[in-house]
Amino acid sequence: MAKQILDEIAMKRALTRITYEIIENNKGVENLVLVGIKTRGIFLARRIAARLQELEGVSVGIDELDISLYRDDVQPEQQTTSDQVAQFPTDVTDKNVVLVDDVLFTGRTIRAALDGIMVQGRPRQIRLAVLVDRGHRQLPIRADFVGKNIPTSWAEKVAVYMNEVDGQDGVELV
Ligand code: 3GP
Ligand code: 5GP
Ligand code: MG
Repeated sequence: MAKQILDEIAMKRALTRITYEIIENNKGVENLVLVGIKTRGIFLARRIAARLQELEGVSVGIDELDISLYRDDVQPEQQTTSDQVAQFPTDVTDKNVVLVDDVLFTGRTIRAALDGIMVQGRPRQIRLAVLVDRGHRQLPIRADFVGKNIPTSWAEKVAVYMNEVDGQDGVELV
């Protein structure tokens, strides 16, 4: 049985609030770069960027990150060498990076993402925005901007639907 947590409108409002919080926290959009984590984090980053464009009239850079090669649970032989690392189109050095992901759970994805960003340059700061924080952290990582905190059991799953890949918007607890 799936329980709806956010519908299309609530999801839009949450992203709008996160966008305002990013602007406030960053004191504008100067030096801002969004880094979306594979699949839905990338689409969320694009939506936040579109909102930033509407609100501040500035086009903010977006980079895309696939963290699979930085995970702590991949075998060393599967791990990337530095020449395999995809280059961000934007230089993150001295930038204020906002990492964007759909669901924050144990924190291991974000730890890996920090590695993935650091090989690209040395940002001035890195913040974290997530649509859903479902708890169960295994590392000392927290989000700066949260769409919705959803207390979950270990076995529950949060289904995030985005129009770009799923044909609809919404969040359900499964
Ligand atoms: P994403 O790529 O947009 O993040 O694999 C398809 C989707 O399923 C992925 O979406 C992934 O995040 C999501 N997913 C759902 N439950 C889990 C889970 O418990 N662990 C992981 N790693 N991914 C999950
Ligand atoms: P973590 O590394 O924090 O344990 O998990 C975060 C990553 O796994 C996110 O990128 C997210 O996409 C995925 N993930 C973990 N749990 C869930 C979940 O319940 N629902 C969804 N949609 N993704 C999840
Ligand atoms: Mg994800």
